[in-house]
Amino acid sequence: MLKQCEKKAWEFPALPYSFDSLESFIDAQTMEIHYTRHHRAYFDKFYAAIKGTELENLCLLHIFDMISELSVTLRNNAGGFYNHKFFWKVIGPNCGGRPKGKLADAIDFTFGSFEDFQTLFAEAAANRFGSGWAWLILRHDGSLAVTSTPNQDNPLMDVADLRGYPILALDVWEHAYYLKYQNRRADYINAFWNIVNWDQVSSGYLKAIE
Ligand code: MN3
Repeated sequence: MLKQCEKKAWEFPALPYSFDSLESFIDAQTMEIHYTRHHRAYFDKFYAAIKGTELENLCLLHIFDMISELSVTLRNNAGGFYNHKFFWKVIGPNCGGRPKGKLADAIDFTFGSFEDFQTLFAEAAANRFGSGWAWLILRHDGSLAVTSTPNQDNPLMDVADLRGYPILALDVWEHAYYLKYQNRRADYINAFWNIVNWDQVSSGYLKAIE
């Protein structure tokens, strides 16, 4: 695993659906600000920090692997760039439900049931103090785990408490939910299950375990 290094061509990724397509779970204004301002700013600052340096020729996985040796600016913005890019892919309109196939089996095996996994993931998201992310990851030994990271850190970084390859993520920064949910993070976390794109998450899992 972790063989696939995303090769350069540093580009700000397109959002694969419209701002209003997650309405009733995430409002259009939040999506627009989140994508066009927050995500965009992380990308622009990340690119400004690597442009013209040897880092420009590396892949993100390589950069995350040595993030402790790099600047805080780079750590925050490389993380913000990657984490949002990943997050947009694992959510979407007309989604929700539950995983199928190998991922469903692995979740049952690791956590007991899908519902037990949801509880653990929701706790990780709710208990992350301040800003950060909740994650389902594939660890290097092939097992699944739930974890959370502060700020824009992620489990690919050499500074992460629990390292592994991201399978599912939830942004729990206030900018991700405050307009609609204000301080009710738990309601946002509950709504999240309606927009998880399990087909995409499963295909990421299958690629990661190859
Ligand atoms: Mn965010």
